[in-house]
Amino acid sequence: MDAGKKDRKPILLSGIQPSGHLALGNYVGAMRNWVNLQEDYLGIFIVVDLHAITVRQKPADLRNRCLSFAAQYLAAGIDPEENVIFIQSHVPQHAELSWVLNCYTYMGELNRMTQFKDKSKRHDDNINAGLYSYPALMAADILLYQTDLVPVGADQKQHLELTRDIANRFNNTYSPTFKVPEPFIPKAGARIMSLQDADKKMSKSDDNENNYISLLDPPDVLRRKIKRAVTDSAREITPDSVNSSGIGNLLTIYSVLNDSTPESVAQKFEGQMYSNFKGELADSLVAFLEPFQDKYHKIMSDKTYLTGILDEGAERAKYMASRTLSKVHRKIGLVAPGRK
Ligand code: ATP
Ligand code: LTN
Repeated sequence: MDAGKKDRKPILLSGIQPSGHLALGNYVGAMRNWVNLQEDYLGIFIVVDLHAITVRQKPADLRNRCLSFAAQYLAAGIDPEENVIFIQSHVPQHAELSWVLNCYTYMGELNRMTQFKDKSKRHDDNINAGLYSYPALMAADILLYQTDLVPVGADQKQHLELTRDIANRFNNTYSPTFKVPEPFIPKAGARIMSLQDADKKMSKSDDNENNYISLLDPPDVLRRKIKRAVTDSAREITPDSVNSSGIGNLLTIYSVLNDSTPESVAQKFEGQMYSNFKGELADSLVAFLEPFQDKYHKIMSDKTYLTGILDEGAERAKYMASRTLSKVHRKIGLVAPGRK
């Protein structure tokens, strides 16, 4: 497809922080929908490394993870010929617009963000200004590209609403500048829960590896983690199991892997022991992740191919982003460089 035609598709944009290990929650809540929606949109998929440094990262790990996450985007089925994939820090316009948007974001709004409150608790020795103003950077990621749709998990709904408020505020203060984006939050799987604590969400940088399924876990680890996942004091699946946090979460995971709904999975396994269902779930997971992992290892063994895609993605993104950024600078009264 020629570049002109590609540019006419509506824009879909999303990003994941290169922290921890890409987890099943990230796949189900976000990446799966990137893959499913890519035909009808021009997809912009970002490895958001500037977001990841809001908590301390080991430099060598961060460096490796950026490439590894990009390879996992591709292994999940993102077509690099038809989409734009890049590392956030390669496109300086993100940091530039985020400064401007910080000046259009109120502290009262940032004070309400639950991710900030959660992460402040988890990293109470490093509650830095970046962690606090992070939603302005996320808004910049999205608004730079005149994005139509943002597929994310339920935990990002609040940041998306703030992005829309910032866009409207700017548009109303000056004149229409930013497209106001819509969220895409899936009906099932928008919040996959931790395997050991079904009251908290599965998080890829959880200190306890048993809380999450890494997309790169080998089969024996996958089986062990599912076997140990918490359920409840009952032993058999019933239609009501979908409402029980632990077993309900496992039913949701099974339903996503098998293109079904949690309700029909509960029906299919009605009367069966939890242990039997867990065995079937582990089989599904292994069958799903094996081809993903093969593809991932192939991509990682050809770094020239991978960095080529990321370089090309960054070039294309810079071009798109600079158009919005210069418009913003002009509207707020910054003098264009070189102007007499
Ligand atoms: P971390 O633990 O490193 O902060 P995270 O697992 O919360 O990370 P993010 O990088 O914050 O992951 O999120 C990437 C995408 O995955 C977002 O769209 C987010 O909504 C989605 N996501 C994260 N966790 C889950 C989950 N448990 N269920 C569904 N979607 C999720
Ligand atoms: N804030 C998100 C990650 C993120 C994002 C984005 C998601 C950064 N920029 C742009 C969608 C669109 C998170 O913590 N999960």
